[in-house]
Amino acid sequence: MIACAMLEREARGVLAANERGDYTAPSSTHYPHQWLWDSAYVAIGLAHLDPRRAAREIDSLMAAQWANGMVPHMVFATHPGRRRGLDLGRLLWRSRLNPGAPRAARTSGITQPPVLAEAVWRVGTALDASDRDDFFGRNLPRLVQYHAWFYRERDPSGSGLVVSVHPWETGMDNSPVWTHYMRAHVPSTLADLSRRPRVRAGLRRLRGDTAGSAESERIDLEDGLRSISATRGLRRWRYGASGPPPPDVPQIQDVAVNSILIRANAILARIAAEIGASLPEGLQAAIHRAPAALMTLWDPGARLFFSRDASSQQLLRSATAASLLPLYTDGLPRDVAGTLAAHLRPGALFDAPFPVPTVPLNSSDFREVTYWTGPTWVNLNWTLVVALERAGDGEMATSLARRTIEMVSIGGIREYFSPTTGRGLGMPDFSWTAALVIDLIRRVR
Ligand code: 9WN
Repeated sequence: MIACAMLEREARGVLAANERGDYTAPSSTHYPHQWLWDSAYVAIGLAHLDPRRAAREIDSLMAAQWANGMVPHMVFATHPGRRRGLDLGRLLWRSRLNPGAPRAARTSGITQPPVLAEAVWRVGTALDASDRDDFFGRNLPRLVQYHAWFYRERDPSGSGLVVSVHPWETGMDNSPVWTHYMRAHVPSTLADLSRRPRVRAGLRRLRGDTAGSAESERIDLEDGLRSISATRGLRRWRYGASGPPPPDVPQIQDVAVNSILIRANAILARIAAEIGASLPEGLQAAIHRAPAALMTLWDPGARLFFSRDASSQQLLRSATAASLLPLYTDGLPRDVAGTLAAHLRPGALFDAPFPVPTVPLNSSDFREVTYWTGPTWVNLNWTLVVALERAGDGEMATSLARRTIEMVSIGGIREYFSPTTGRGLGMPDFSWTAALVIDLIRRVR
């Protein structure tokens, strides 16, 4: 109890230090801008402390929504402050190539996992009754437009599953699923050049993400450059404004993004019901199709879900924590939900001294300290805690929540953690770790 009180005090301090007016920077040392799913998780934690600040966090992000409904994955800070290394930011994106990009804010040209409805619901229910109606009233149409954009622009054939076009859209930048795909499909002169020792040395000096943490903890330089090159294809496409995507734009039905969207659809319907509104018919039809479509990503042999290359229709069979996220959706067949939850039990595929590893410890892709290829991330643990609770597995949910709190007590309020030792990795004072640990502490009290 005392340990939890101390941790919560520290977490509150991080959220105070990272506040930047209407939003919270993910970390003061490296991430000065606003990111979509970071803000959603931060708002979920802030809802316990200061619901009005949490509402501003959501509103400031929504103010950068595109005319077509997309909510961008990044909104660039007007005064980002000093940061070591090159901050490619707005130079890289030039998102105004798309006429729907907002005039009042500079943003990226892609989105991120749509955790927004979950955040809007939790913030709204924490507000006073009068603020709540206004908050739901202004955010419902924004969310409707956002979800409608997903199904209209990212699932034009009506398959029930949306595609992601860049690894950053999944928020799990160097998950092996995407890394293997990108190496095989996305040519990058930059990445090729970086194999020359002198070029490599120069590029390493320009990196900003290795100032606050070791290079082994970050994305491999070549893979990072490939991601940067991938934005070129998106720019040529003007982020959807130039007809069908060119062939070098990835088209992946990502299992994490689709699971989070399906969960968000259910919450969207709940928000609409709360204020006596109804969802447009076309969107309702898409929402209805999605859960059965998600089941087409289930591999009964591997007993896991996998993302799929929408062009070749091949499943991308790398086991990652994303493979478990369908547990977060409504309507999964009971036996499938049971099979997924069993992967988290002691000795099972996703067990670890400090679970849940983003890649199983016995996988050839596993790297103990490297970003999304092994380390444990608090946002994914939080998602699985909520999923297990909703699946009726309260005991496992509480146990995972407790182990996550213990990990953060040991490792600090860091960006991610070694699943074998609990050592804190990546950036210090990381906002979503702070926010979600506050929520988890309240769940186990
Ligand atoms: C690119 C801010 C973001 C998170 C992502 C994480 C990382 C950005 C980066 O940081 O991505 O979007 O610079 O590598 O992968 O999940 O939202 O915390």
